[in-house]
Amino acid sequence: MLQKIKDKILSEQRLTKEDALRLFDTDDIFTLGKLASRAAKKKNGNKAYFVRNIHINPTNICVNRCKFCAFSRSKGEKGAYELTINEIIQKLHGFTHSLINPFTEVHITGGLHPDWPFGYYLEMVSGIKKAFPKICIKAFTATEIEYFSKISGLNIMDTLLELKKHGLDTMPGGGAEIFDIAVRNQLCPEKLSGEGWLAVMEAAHKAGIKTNATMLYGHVENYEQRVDHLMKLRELQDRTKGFQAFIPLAYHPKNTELGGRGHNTSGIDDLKTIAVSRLVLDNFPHIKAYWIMLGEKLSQVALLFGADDIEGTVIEEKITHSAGALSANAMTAEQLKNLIKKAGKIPVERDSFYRELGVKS
Ligand code: V47
Repeated sequence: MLQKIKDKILSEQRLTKEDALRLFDTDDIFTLGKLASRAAKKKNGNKAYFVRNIHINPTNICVNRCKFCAFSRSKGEKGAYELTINEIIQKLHGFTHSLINPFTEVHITGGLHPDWPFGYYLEMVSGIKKAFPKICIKAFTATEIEYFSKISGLNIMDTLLELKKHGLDTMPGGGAEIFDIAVRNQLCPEKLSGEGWLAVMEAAHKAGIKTNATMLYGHVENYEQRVDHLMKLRELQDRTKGFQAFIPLAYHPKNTELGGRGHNTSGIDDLKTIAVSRLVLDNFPHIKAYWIMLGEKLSQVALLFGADDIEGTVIEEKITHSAGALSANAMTAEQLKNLIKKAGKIPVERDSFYRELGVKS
């Protein structure tokens, strides 16, 4: 019975850890969805956002070996690649003649390359900015920022400020995985800790850089560890207000060292996770249903379970597709709009700061 929690939500009281656990435990998916949908409507009306963007992964060569990752390679290993700055810019030029133009965002994240100096990333950002002054550069997870700080000898704040000076606009929310130490040690023992991830984000927000946050779910974690993750994000957001969107990332097991139960997360778990996130993260403006991971159709249903954003055109997704994603690699703005409309929502094209672009249709 969710009556007590329902009363709490309707009287605008904040949910506790225990409440969040009850919500994850419930089988009453319809009540949960209705409550989350109501919360989403209060924040964003009937709108659902999308962005014309391109995901670029400059390299898959990585010094870490996260056990859930099917994308990373060692230097010299079959399938390892690295892009020059010129190749990245040429790629972007190529898309100016495509259906997704005018794109407004480039989303950049990649492996922790053993040899590239920090200057390479600064040149990458300034090179893209010079070639495409109007495009927003959303780049580098907290994990990459901490790595750049190590290789440059700069502290985290100065690393961020240098990137910002060279044209970095916002940061994606990747690398958060699950903050719980025991789970993190199983998944990615070499990676920046949960506290470290939160500290980088706090510094980014202090530096005036808006970011997103994610949670990788559906592997070895339990509901308590998911709730702990959400609570830590909510606590930081109370202090900084620097997060724009939260994106639950559904684990894909194919080709990973961690493997799994041989299947992806269930649709019910995906919808529950979106809904609980919307209700618990009452201070996050947006909840994103990342269609690449949820699939086109379930991300549409997620718009009725608390999500108000489905990410974007994407175009060059590699991380989830290396791990067996069945979704397409790209969608046009028209396809995204149609998907949103058919969910009974108003499609709104946004830029990286959720400023609304063009006409609502
Ligand atoms: O950090 C890696 C995750 C993330 C797998 O901020 C996996 O707007 C599932 O963070 N199964 C990268 N997930 C993607 C990401 C993201 C995507 C879209 C939008 C935004 C945003 C951020 O993907 C990684 C990791 O947490 N990941 N391997 C896998 N096998």
